[in-house]
Amino acid sequence: MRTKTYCGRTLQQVFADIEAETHDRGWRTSVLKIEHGSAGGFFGLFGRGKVSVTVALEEENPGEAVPLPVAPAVVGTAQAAHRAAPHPRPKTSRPRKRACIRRLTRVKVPSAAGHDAGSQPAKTAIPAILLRMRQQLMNQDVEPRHADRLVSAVAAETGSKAEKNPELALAAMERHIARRLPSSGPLTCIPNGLRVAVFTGPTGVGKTTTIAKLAARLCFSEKKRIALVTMDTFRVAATDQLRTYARILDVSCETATTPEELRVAVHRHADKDVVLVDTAGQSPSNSLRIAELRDFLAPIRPVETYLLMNAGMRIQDAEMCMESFGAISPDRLIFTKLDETSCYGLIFEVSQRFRLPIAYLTTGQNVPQDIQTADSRTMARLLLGAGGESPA
Ligand SMILES: Nc1nc2c(ncn2[C@@H]2O[C@H](COP(=O)(O)OP(=O)(O)OP(=O)(O)O)[C@@H](O)[C@H]2O)c(=O)[nH]1
Ligand SMILES: [Mg+2]
Repeated sequence: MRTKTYCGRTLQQVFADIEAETHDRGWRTSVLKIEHGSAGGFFGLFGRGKVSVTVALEEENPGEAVPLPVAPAVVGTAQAAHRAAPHPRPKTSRPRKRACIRRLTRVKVPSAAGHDAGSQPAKTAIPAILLRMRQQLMNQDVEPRHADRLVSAVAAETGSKAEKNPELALAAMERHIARRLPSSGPLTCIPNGLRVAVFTGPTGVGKTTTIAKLAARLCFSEKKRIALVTMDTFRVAATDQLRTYARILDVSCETATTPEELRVAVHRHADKDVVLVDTAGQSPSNSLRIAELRDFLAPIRPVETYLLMNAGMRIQDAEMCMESFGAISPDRLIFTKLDETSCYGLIFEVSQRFRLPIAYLTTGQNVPQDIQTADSRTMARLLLGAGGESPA
């Protein structure tokens, strides 16, 4: 793999140059960095000037462009798990599994006394490797009863083979976790129709940034015709934020202050493939404002509604969030700011309790690169610390 930086006046022009140079040669490109030259801000946020895009050029199957962080298999508590979030590249399957098992063997399993002995499966019947996986999951803030269920399912499937063949046990555990972590796949277009996607969630969770990431993906990688609409007139300069992204991407951006304006704005873009709708952040404790948001959206239904949640939030807050935002019937979840935590149990717990599929995971502030389509197996590996080698 090598990297190259392309410069131009607009992002669109730079992407056109990249495409012209790489397409016929069969190179695959992944965007590593976008910078606005003159003002030094990212993604051209600060005025006009030069845009530079650094891409990785690869001739064949390069793996993930932006690797997810790895949940360290932790010797100790969930608090300890919050320290040090490594971001290594994924390894091929065999070495990755071996590295994970090495880390799992360092996980300390406390004695049964005083440690959920009531709900824990009989220790004598459970191979040590599975007990370590159980502890790893609990260190990741997976509830003991859910960790127990997983261990029982894997123990029943692998029997006595688990102890002799930890790789088999790990693969089975990954499979069982993945089965309980449904992913929806990415936002897709409707053939000959308009997809309207609405992004909701608590304040500051990353709605507008995620829209910018998806908009850039849709425009440049998928060549879709898109428009942006913001209903966020609540916060000073909130519309400017989305307008700036729209200007860089060279797409329309409308502001809607009433349900009727929203209907008209969406209707105006009936010829597009996708309209992405940004909403004002709502406090989960303010059910009145969430009900207002539901009424605001009524004229444009059916839409695909995404609920964004910070992956690092407490499970109690996530529950309140799911209950309040349940009023707008979200279809899919997006977990944001995975780069700010090394504890991913919330993703599993929310998925278990509310049974909504996960669409995306976001992993940083960089637009457009810090987003990944959620994949059940990858999320399972995060929980098991099986994504790569953890730091010494
Ligand atoms: N570390 C990290 N920061 C992020 C991520 N996504 C967004 N942010 C940052 O979070 C902050 C808030 O992002 P916004 O996109 O404005 O959040 P929002 O949900 O639209 O906020 P409101 O509209 O005020 O409710 C910004 O500083 C973003 O750069 C992420 O995945 N990781
Ligand atoms: Mg916003």
